[in-house]
Amino acid sequence: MYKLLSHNDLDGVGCGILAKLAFGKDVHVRYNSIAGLNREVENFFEQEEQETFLFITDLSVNEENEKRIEEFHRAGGKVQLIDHHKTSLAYNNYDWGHVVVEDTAGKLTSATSLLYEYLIAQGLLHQSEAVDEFVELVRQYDTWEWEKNNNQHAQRLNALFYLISIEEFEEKMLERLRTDDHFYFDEFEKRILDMEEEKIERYIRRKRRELVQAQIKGHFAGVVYAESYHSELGNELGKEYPHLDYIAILNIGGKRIGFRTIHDHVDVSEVAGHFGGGGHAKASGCSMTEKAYKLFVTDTFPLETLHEDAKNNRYNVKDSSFGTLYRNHSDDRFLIRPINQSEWVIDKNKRKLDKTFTSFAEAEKFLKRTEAAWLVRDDQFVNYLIDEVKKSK
Ligand SMILES: [Mn+2]
Repeated sequence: MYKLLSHNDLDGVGCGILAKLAFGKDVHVRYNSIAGLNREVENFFEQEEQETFLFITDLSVNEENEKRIEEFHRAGGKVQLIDHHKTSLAYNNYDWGHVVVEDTAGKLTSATSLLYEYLIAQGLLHQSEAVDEFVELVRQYDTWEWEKNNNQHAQRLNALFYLISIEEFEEKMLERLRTDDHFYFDEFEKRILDMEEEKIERYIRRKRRELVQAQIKGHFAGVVYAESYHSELGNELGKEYPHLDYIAILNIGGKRIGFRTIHDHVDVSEVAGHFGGGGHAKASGCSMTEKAYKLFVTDTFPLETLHEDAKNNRYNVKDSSFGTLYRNHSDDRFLIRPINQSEWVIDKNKRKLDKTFTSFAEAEKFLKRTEAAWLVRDDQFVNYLIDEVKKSK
């Protein structure tokens, strides 16, 4: 018999699916949250027979369980831990630990891709194109490579995972991977994925209008309340407002804050670290401590929401030699204009500010950070120009 304890996300469940492909009815799979795993490992040592081969994938154990596993292994027990998180690298010191963050070709790994290689190398599973494709989608999703590659299939696989139950997902995937030559989504899945995407789009559109900006601990943060779709929201809002260093997503009910950034110059695991949290450079989170509550909730509550830049303008466009017009909540007008090939200035209510910029983007970033200004529509720009012409006559 085999037992597999794995994470309850797509990568973790990918491991369960591979184990079931390899061992069929001889494997007992349990999916756990990060916090729930240690109890399951204790259960294993209390209840299971010595003969059962224990796999742990996509998760790490506490010190006590690390010791228990080592004892079990020394006494002849069969156990294998497979993970790809940096924080688990020390398990490589044990015979039963196999942790790889990046493979020899420089490709980021996932637990599913590592388990797949392992099972093939041990002669426990046959390689197939359908499984190759499935494993690669899971890997790209888990490592965020899908974003860089704009791999919509990887993102849709994860969306499907959360739309149906784990049991249903397992069943559907197992059948497909056993019998088909290639991985695919069936018609029903395509339909619900399309519906889900439209729903997310509407949700994000609404959330865009609820964003405020604030300077918090040296960074410019966009702050928004949301309980779902944190990754999509962080990505969309980050792209819409690139002058913000990161997006803070507040979940009041869950007393949590998620941080997302699209920028390489910001590490949001450090931002979360200020409040006792952690995570990755591009995605992190923390509990809503009293300090965080004051900075992100109390202090930002009175702020006016950010205004989106006008879309589809023909005349008032960014980086134009005629200048580009913005407005803020106090009804001030700002014109960003070049004064020569390499210098840009800002006129505030038609008076030049005492500052020059080396690019349009730099001037706009400054303006948006200091004034929360937005690009106005063409008609307002035209009125502004007519006014200028009248004055000069
Ligand atoms: Mn993983």
